[in-house]
Amino acid sequence: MEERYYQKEIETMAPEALRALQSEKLVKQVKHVWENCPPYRKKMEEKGLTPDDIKGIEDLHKLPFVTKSDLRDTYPYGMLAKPLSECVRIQSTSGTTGKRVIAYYTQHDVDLWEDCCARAIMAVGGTKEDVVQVCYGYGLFTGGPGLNGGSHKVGCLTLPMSSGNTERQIQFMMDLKSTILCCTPSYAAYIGEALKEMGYKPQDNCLKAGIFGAEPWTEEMRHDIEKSLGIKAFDIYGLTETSGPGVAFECKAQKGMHINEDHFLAEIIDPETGEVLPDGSRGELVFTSLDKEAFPLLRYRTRDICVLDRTPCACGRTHVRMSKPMGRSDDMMIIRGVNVFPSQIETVLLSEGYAPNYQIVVDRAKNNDTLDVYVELSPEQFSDTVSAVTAREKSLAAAMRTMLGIGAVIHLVAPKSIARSEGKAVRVVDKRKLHD
Ligand code: DLL
Repeated sequence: MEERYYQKEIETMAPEALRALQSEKLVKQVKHVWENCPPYRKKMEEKGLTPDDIKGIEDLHKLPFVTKSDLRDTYPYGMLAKPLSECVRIQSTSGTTGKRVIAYYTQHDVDLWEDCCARAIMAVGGTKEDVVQVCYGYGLFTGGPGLNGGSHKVGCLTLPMSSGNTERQIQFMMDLKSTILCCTPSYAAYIGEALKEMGYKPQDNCLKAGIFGAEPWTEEMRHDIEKSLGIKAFDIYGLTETSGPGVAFECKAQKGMHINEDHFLAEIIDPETGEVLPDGSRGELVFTSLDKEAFPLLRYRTRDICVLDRTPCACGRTHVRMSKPMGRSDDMMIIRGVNVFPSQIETVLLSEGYAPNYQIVVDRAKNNDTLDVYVELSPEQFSDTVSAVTAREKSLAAAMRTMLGIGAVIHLVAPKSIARSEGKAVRVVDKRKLHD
């Protein structure tokens, strides 16, 4: 079927024209920030820079980085670059520690954000004939409002469900014949499980695609969700600071997520040294907004680790693709001196035939780090003999050692004993931090 785009001219723009557009926008964005946002101006002055030093994207590297602490330190209004009277919305991060980051939007900023989400919906085949069930949280979290706005822009019938109340979600999904599901991947897995328990088969629903993001998920988890819901599952990425979901999205080629480069310039840096790395290198993703008004970002360090790919994509979109974030530089656990990412543990579990219901507990005993992985058994696995369960534990522990290079204690636990997530799943409990 012919590929359809929300903003074809921009999404398929020739790379040279795109670079020229980015340069033109960057110059304006830097000037706007310099004139209207004192904390950024101060940072530029400290580096001896004025807007005249930024003539195009080739000068991007001269600008100072901005971190989450910079945004937190200026709470609540510090990084605002428009009068509040011109802002129409705030959203906020879900941070559990410290002050939250507040993102401000003018109507132009909301439109830009919703356009990005509309591109994501059309890239998975969405049209005005679709019924989009949005079960990301609504409120301060950007998931619900972002996909809701994008769905309106495409002209889909939008079901603003928010998260939770899974039985009602399923009833609406069946009665109103939802065709596109938007939620976190962990909630999608839970909905799949609940559908099965209610006696539905994957082919009983009308869903064709899911747009899942806001948390890390593996390819194995994708296959699991696709099977249980009978759909194609697509990734979507974003963060509150840049606007929300839709900064990058997967197309049907599923070879990475296209970054909306007409609005966000992406760089990959070495998280230790800050050095800019060439495309194809693995490092920390840094974003510069190109036309945001109220809450612009210059070289914002996301902490997300990924790789950029500029090879042509089968879908015809020319915007660079980012890999799935391979964990965050600050989510990486160092256990007995070894770097461990939760995604590695998930890969082992799902490829060994377990459902994505697990929790990782890291602690310290006698000055030594401990790693315990609690994994839920399915009802069928649970009815195994004790010796079969012990054999499972052993084989899983061996697979884990091969993947991680260190041992983990595996606890196979009863079905339904690990809490399900309706939003972002909490996979890791690091008790070491509690003792510090
Ligand atoms: O999670 C925005 C969002 C909503 C994205 C709905 C996609 C769908 P925050 O709560 O500010 O914003 O969290 C941002 O979540 O820096 C990543 O670490 C992580 N993240 C977001 N999308 C993905 C993804 C929203 N597709 C932080 N894969 C980011 C992995 C993701 N991690």
